[in-house]
Amino acid sequence: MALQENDQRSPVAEFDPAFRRDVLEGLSRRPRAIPACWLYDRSGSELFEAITMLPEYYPTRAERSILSRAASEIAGLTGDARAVVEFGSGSSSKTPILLSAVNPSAYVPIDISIDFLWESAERLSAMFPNLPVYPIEADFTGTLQLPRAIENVPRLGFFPGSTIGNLVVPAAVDLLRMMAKTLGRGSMLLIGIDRIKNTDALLPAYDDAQGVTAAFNLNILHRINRDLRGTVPVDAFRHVARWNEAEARIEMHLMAARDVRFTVDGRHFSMARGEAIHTENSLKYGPHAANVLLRAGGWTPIAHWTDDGELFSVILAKEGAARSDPLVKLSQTDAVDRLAFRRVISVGD
Ligand code: AVJ
Repeated sequence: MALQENDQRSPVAEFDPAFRRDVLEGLSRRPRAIPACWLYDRSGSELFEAITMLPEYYPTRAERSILSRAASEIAGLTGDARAVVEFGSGSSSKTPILLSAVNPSAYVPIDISIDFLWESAERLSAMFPNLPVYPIEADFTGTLQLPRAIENVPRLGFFPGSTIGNLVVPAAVDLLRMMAKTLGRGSMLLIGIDRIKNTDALLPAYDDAQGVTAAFNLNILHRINRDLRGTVPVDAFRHVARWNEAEARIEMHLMAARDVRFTVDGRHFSMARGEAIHTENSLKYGPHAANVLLRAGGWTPIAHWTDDGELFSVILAKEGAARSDPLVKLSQTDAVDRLAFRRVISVGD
């Protein structure tokens, strides 16, 4: 058994005070918003798994096909014997494709959901009996310490699923920089990023015919009722998915279909009919924007793959700036002043 116990396991809090704080604060501000990470409790994670199998939800299938087809090329670029560190591993369904190809020296899955983490760590350990597996229960958006056993091993970060799209750009840049710091000098990153495409394909992926995505979104209200002694009338809310063109993102909201009043942990809230709670962003990046994002985050893209439908990107990057990059020279920016500007999009606030 190659599954390693380590000191990174902390006791699971039954009741998370951060959830209470985020919900009370999020329901009090305008527009109302609750951070998307709270969608992923046990049943939320199960509903998300069901989403990945929906006919309308193309990202999982597209990314899996890219990984299968690019696997040997990826291995050629990363070389052997790296420690694969997966951020937000969840059910790790795409991981075997990568692990079979790159012949890693260790596998470190990181996830905040302890159940999923241990289940999938055990499954992968059984599939790759000679591979040391070091699961870490943690929120990968915070600072992390990797197991001592991989201290001097070159790392390959794996961040599939376009999870990066959950974060607005400044937060995505911070996370990528944090990953570069955690993985260290000489590391590489294999990241999956969903592309901008026609809303005819995008919207159904976030508003499926069977209503699984609606259930996933509404689950956060059930969680509030269960964990925070809430009285939210869940049946008064509707799942809404919309494309925000200026920000190139899908947004999920929960809209009140009638005037509602409810309490959360004894605090009173009322929402007028038509008012909504913003629950998730899913940012999409064209190929160039994806490269810019990675560079801003401290990574140099070295290879970029897509699927036949050009729906999704898988990018391999290496830590740091490219040696061929020109040195940064500032003070050439006054030329900008002489340009005539034309507003092409209206950016609100
Ligand atoms: C897990 C953030 C990648 O944005 O596509 C799927 C989450 N939300 N359907 C995505 C999600 C609704 C998913 N990510």
